[in-house]
Amino acid sequence: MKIAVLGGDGFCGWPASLHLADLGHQVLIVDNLSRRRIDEELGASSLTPIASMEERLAAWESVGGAPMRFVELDLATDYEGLVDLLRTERPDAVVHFAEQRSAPYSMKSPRHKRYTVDNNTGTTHNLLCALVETGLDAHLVHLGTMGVYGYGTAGMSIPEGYLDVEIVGDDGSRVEQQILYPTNPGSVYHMTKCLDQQLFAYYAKNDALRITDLHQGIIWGTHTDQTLRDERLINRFDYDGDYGTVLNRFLMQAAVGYPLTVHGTGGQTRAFIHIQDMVRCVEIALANPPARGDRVKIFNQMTQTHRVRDLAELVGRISDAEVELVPNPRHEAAENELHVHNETFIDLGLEPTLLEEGLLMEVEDVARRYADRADLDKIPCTSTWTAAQQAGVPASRAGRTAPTTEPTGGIVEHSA
Ligand code: NAD
Ligand code: USQ
Repeated sequence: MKIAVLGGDGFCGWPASLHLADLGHQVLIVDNLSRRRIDEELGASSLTPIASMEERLAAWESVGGAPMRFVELDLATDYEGLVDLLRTERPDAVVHFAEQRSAPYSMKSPRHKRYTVDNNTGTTHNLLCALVETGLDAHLVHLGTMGVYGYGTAGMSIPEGYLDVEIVGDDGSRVEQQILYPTNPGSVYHMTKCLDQQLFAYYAKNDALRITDLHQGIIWGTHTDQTLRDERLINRFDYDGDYGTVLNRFLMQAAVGYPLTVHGTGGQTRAFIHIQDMVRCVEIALANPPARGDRVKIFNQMTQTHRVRDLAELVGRISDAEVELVPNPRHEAAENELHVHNETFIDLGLEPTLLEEGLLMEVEDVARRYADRADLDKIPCTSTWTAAQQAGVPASRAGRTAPTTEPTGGIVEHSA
């Protein structure tokens, strides 16, 4: 297949591009390199030394990889460029990673909120519109997030995108339907993924576009089989307070002797998936497209759930790191349970990499190896969710106490 990987310079997009090229697909990477510019804006950089795109592509060929091409394009602002690209290249599939993906970055200021909404809905809507304009029947695989559901479950496991409901009509008749699971985003970034979901539903219905939306949990790990083949192929490893995600941050903090920064009580439960499993899921999704006219296929792309304080304890145990409870800069539930259906990928052959298997290797091979590149001043999470938090007013006095348990969004809980 000819596959366009949008956002192919990023943390997920780069290893996914390599994996797809290794499977024999023709890969075209499209990226505006905005993530590298955001590093400059934040004065932060990947713990691992990432090469330029030119060096990455040359290194891949030097280890025998099938050539990949790169086009620099801003998908949110250069609609005509995107249409031209689709007309010229005519990919069979498009994998869409190209969004601003940090929740803390999206909450930093009005400018960051507006950029995240404009960029993320801009890329997604431009792509949908361009697929219709060009008449291209390419399968669109999008990387969404588990965060569209929120992290509360009303006592049930979160289904894969659609919720069975029974509606009582005015005449008392009962009608069964499936609806999109009600959204409950926890940041402006997560909200853009909810908007994406609506855009996909509309274009699948109106224009019969073939779309798969992967509701992915938090990625952990760095290497995949291909990124290990040459130092210049190494993937990025974000650890700073905006882009570092929780488990990779804990691994890096353990490696540099920084107390593990647990927000609040650490009672937040989240969904996780290893980076090697992510690239495999993208492969599986591409091999199982919806038919024209089908509704959007939604898969939950996660393999395990973990509570933040349990992760800190685990990393602390294997590395002797201290754990520190720090004030939570986010407006989120202090404690939540999370149960998720993920049978689709498992039934299609995904064999999950479990935390217990890969964690020690990550501490040794990545975090410790590159520890001397770390800038410890970039570790604290300084982006706050509310104006009151920013002003340093305790949540209780501002009347904005975060709920102790996760609200269930549009789902009303009934007790028997
Ligand atoms: P990333 O920031 O490392 O990569 C995103 C890439 O998209 C970057 O290379 C960036 O330059 C590019 N990009 C952004 N806007 C663009 C635009 N307008 N035009 C062209 N290119 C643009 O992020 P990531 O961690 O690789 O995440 C990829 C996708 O997966 C995101 O959509 C994210 O929401 C989703 N996701 C990531 C995680 C995670 O833990 N990293 C978890 C769940 C979902
Ligand atoms: N947390 C800590 N300490 C830290 C960092 C984070 O306790 O040092 C806590 C946060 O408060 C939060 C949880 O860990 O409760 C997860 O935070 P995160 O930064 O690892 O993940 P999140 O902001 O949710 O975003 C990440 C990706 C995003 C993706 C999402 C998947 O950046 O692109 O969509 O994970 S999910 O969480 O399933 O929605």
